[in-house]
Parts: sequence; structure tokens; C-alpha cells
Amino acid sequence: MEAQPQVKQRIFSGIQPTGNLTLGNYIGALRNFSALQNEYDCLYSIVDMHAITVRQNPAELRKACLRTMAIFLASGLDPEKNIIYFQSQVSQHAELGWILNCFTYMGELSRMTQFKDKSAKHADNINAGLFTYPVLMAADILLYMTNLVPIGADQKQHLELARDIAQRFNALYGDVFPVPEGYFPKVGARIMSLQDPTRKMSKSDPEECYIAILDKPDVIRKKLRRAVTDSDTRVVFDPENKPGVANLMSIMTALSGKTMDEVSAEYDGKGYGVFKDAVADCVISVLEPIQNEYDRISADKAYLEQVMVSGRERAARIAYKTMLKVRKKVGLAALTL
Ligand code: AQP
Repeated sequence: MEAQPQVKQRIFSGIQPTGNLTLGNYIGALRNFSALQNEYDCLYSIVDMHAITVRQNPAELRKACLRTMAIFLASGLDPEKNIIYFQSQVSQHAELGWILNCFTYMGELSRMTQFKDKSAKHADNINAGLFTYPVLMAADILLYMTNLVPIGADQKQHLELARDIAQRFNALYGDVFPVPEGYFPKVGARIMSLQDPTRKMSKSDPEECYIAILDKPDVIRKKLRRAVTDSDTRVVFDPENKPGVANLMSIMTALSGKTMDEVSAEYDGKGYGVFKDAVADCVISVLEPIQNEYDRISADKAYLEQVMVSGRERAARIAYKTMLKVRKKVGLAALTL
């Protein structure tokens, strides 16, 4: 008997086109995207609808969307193998988001730490979208019958909620959605701010707190030299007492493949200046080729347009099929006779 071709498991992940993508986004998410593209059937989305939960400058947001797509491609994502697309161009995200809102409880959403953090950061605009953000994220994932979600540790709580919603829906209507699993980097699942290493590195924080994927080498070196450490001189991994050094060690370990012990053996006793310069060399050696590729790709507007159109069409086909099923299950008017 002829062997049946193995159906690949599906991956979905998204990144918000807000500001400059950071080294945290790269280590926590983007790097895994390209590592997984051969084994899985992958959709990678620029989630622009999530971005407007915080007030954005429209012209800047549009530019940031294209910039983010160019970074996806420059970091090694193949648009033939993967579906790369803008979330807002596939209207079923909003449609499923609404339906799933009706299967999510206020109490669950009130517990989300990102909502609490972002409400504190944007106290003048605590809108309903910010509150229901995790439901839209659940819709992003479930719309494609996703099995695996590569994300950083900060998104763990949102993924848990997506799993709960999927299970709740399945319990009512039969096995509609696979219950998605998270895929987290072994090291670097939470890269911390360079200025406050007890908080995650975030692209909406002030410039000196993060390294942007597109930061030039001299900027990277300067930011790392100014990174907050401690008054001790030891290069040892102790996140509780030495969060700044631990963060720099995580960055180096994640990017170089060296173990924490190897990094410690190499730099302990040499002073923080030498260590920080070595971290800068390591970061630059990874980001510089991506930046060169980014310059090439972002100059080719026709190519970006082609990736955008093809991604949108391929994603919409899958999304449409899911919505036929979901609409039928919940009893909405049929789309086809
Ligand atoms: N510091 C981080 N360390 C590891 N992973 C991270 N991610 C984000 N920051 C870190 C991962 O990157 C993916 C995309 O994140 P996002 O853009 O959707 O939003 P976010 O997690 O809220 O990131 P930011 O930088 O904090 O964005 P703003 O400031 O715009 O809200 C996710 O997989 C995330 O885990």
C-alpha cells in the first residue's frame, strides 16, 4: 500500500506592527518562525488590528506594517513556504473574534496581566479593544485550526485563555478546534529591558530600553554599554540578584548557542566592559545580515505587494472554511445555500 503523505501540523503566530521590532521580538518569536518553517505549515501575521488598541498615527502605522513584513522576510521567512499576511486584510479574524467574545467571561479578561499593564501605560484610553485583545488573539489562532504557537513567555497567559476558549467551544459543539500548544524558546523567552532588567524589553518603551532589530552597530554597542548591571563584577547567571547581567547572558546564550556556564567561564573576572562589548559583537553579528537583507527587500515595493496579496488570499481561503464550520455550529445564517 502506498504511504499517505503526512499532513503537517499548523503554526500561527503574529507580531504587532507597533514601533520598532526589538531583539526581544526576534529572540522570543521571529527567530523560531524561520526555524519551524520547514517542518510545519505556517501562517505568520502582522497583527495590525491589535496595534490599534493603542492610539496610532495612521500614516506611521501603515509604514510600520510594511516594515514589519520586510523584517519577517529579511529574517529568513520564505513567502512560498509560509503564509505571510496582514491580519486586517482577512476579515474573518474580526468575525471569529466577535463570536468568541460570546464564549469568554469578563472575569477571565480582567485577570490578564497585559491588560493591567497596558491600562496603566495608557490610562487616558482604556478602551474595550484593549480589554478583549486576548479574544482577538484566540480568534487569530483558532481561525487556522492551529496546533502550535511560537511566542515569548509574556504571551503565555493569553495562550492559556485561547486554549480554554477552544475547549469550551468544543465541549458545546464537538471537536471543532485543535487545542493549541505554545512553543517557547529554551533561552530568551523573556528578554528584559536594558534600563530596568526586572521588566520585559518592550518596543513601546523609551529607545534606550531596547535594541531594535534595525539598530545600526554603533547604536547597539552604545545601548549595551549603558545597560544597567550592578555594583558587583561577577559574570554569573543569577536572575534574582543580578537581573541585568543575567539578561545580557541570556541574550548571548540565545544568539551564540553557548551555554550559561561557557559564557560565565569566558567572561567572569574580565570586567563588565569587556563582557558588554562581547555581547554587542554577538548581537551585531546576528542583526547585521538581517539589516542588509532588509535594505534590499524594503526597496522592492512590487515584491512586498506581491507577498501581501498572495498571503492575504491564501490565509483567507483557510479562514473562510473555518468560518463556514463555526457559523454552522453556532447557528448563524448560512453563507452558502
Ligand atoms: N522581551 C521579549 N522577550 C521575548 N519575547 C518577546 N516578545 C515580545 N517581547 C519579548 C514576543 O514577540 C512576539 C510579538 O510581540 P507583540 O509585538 O505582539 O507584542 P508584545 O508582546 O506586547 O510586545 P511589545 O514589544 O511589548 O509590544 P508593545 O510595546 O507594542 O506592546 C510575541 O510572541 C511576544 O511574546
